[in-house]
Amino acid sequence: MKHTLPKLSYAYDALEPYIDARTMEIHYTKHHQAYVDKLNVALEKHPNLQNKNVNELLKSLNNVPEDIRIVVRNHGGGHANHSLFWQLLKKGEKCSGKIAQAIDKAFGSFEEFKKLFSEKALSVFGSGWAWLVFHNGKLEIYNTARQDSPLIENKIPILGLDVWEHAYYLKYQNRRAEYIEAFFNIINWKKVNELYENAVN
Ligand code: MN3
Repeated sequence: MKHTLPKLSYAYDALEPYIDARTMEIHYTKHHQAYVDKLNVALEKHPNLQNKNVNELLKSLNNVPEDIRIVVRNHGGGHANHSLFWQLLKKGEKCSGKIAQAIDKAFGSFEEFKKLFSEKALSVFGSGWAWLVFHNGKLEIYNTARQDSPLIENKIPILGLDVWEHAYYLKYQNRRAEYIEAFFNIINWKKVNELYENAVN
């Protein structure tokens, strides 16, 4: 069973003007596809791992054979992170439900959460991700470098933002802060709330 690119549930231009159609198309069909392809090539050497889903591989990365561990970390991580990221994007949703209450409780207010998350995303040096995760019974904001998935550290991703330049450079060039601000207009809070409810249960 080979890993495949998950189907996008919206058109490339669905997130305009916040994320442009050309960036979405290249990001999904080129970058994400490359992570999937390289993961599949690595797993050809270990057919016994081919039936595991990518999240399971990442959660038990230390059990992955050493000769492919770094490939699974980078390209498996890339596949898992992007598969989640596409689902986290939608225009016109408001932060509500249990996740809204949990954010207020953890960070004081939504505005404070937005500020902390944005600062974290801005502070990633080079390529990486900003995350809101559920870990040890609470919400945390943190970064990972490259394509490291929070799952490697047993943290459950609730919200993630890709801050690799490939995610924003065509439209925003070096203006990462503008891209981060734009992201707050296209968060699929219904999905984020669902992930949060699954994490706490
Ligand atoms: Mn990316």
